Order: sequence, then structure tokens, then C-alpha cells
Amino acid sequence: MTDKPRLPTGQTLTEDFPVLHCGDIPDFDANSWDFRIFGLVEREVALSYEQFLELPHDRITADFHCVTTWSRFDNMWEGVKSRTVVDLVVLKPEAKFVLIHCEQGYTTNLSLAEFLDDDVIFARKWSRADLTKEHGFPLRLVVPKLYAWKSAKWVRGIEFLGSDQRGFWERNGYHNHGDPWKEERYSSQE
Ligand SMILES: Nc1nc2c(c(=O)[nH]1)N[C@H]1C(S)=C(S)[C@@H](COP(=O)(O)O)O[C@H]1N2
Ligand SMILES: [Mo]
Repeated sequence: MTDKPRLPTGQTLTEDFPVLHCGDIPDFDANSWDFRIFGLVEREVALSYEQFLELPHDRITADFHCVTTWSRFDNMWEGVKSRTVVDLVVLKPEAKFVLIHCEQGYTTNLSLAEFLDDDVIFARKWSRADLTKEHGFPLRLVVPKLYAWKSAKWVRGIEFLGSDQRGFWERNGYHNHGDPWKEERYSSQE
């Protein structure tokens, strides 16, 4: 048996933590910030920043793979797991997909099953320190098993959907799924 190599094909290991996004770094105001859970739920919820901080926190350590070919191993993230957030609402049975909504209209899509994987976390901290603004403060999603454009920074909400709806990069040339182990990089491969 051969073990799966730790670095996916086509990736190069880096020890820094590059910053990558389009648009500006959004301002954060704790008084107006909220986190919306909406779409196919029995009752929509909007959490204030304070309420979000009170949710139970967890930690994961995971590798991070950007489609532009850099990977960074062993990132320690601390925050609120996707399951903890989903448990705040009652999903309608038709809910099968999620669309993550961020500041300035950035979005990314996931199947509900992959969103609920045990390593998916809304991170507030990286390496035990608060996220820096450029890495998504106050809150970013981390989806270790998929390319990093799914790890949306400056998250403000989750929408539950009955059918898959492509997010920002998924509409702009990148793969709908984005598994680095299958090199699902571009929508032209679908
Ligand atoms: N809101 C938002 N989140 C985003 C992006 C973005 O443009 N906007 N870019 C994504 C991409 S392409 C990558 S590789 C990672 C990079 O995260 P980092 O800047 O913390 O390394 O953020 C992702 N999250
Ligand atoms: Mo990326």
C-alpha cells in the first residue's frame, strides 16, 4: 500500500502565509456586524458579534491548498465548527447545499454534507492569535479538504439551498467542487 502524499500534485509548499483575495479588506464594526443563517431553515437567525463569541469553540489543525499552487501545512485554527452553527437552526428537509456569504458580495458554495465535515470551522484565530484583517478578521470559513477559495474570509452568513448555486470563483472560471487531490482547478474540467 502506498500512502497518499501530503502535498497534492501541482502544489508547492510554502512556510509563509500568503494573502490572497480580490477587492479591499473590509472594515469591521462590532456593533453592526451580524451573522445570518437563512434560506431553507424553519426560522432564520441573526447572531450579533457578542452572541457569536459565546458559541462553543473548537480547534483544528489542517493543511491549506490554494489553487494558485501554494500549500501551507499545519495551520491551527480556532473558532466555531460548522456543525455548532447549523445546530442553532432547524433545517428544512430540502436543504442540500450551502452558499457562504461574505462582505462585499463574495460567495462560495458547498454541498451540505461537505460543509458539515468535522474539520470545517468558522475560524476566529490562527496559531492562537486573532486572525489578522488580511486573513479574514473577524471571521473566516476554513474548509481544509477543498481549495482555499472555499475558505471564505470576512464571512457574514450561511444560506441553505435546495439546489447548488455557484459562488464567486465558481462562476469565474474555477471548479464547482475544488478537490485538490483530484486537481479540480477549473470549471472547464467539469
Ligand atoms: N471574502 C473573500 N474570501 C476569500 C477570497 C476572496 O477574494 N474574498 N479569496 C480566497 C482565496 S482564492 C484564497 S487562496 C484564500 C486565501 O486566504 P489567505 O489570504 O488567508 O491566505 O482566501 C479565500 N477567501
Ligand atoms: Mo486561492
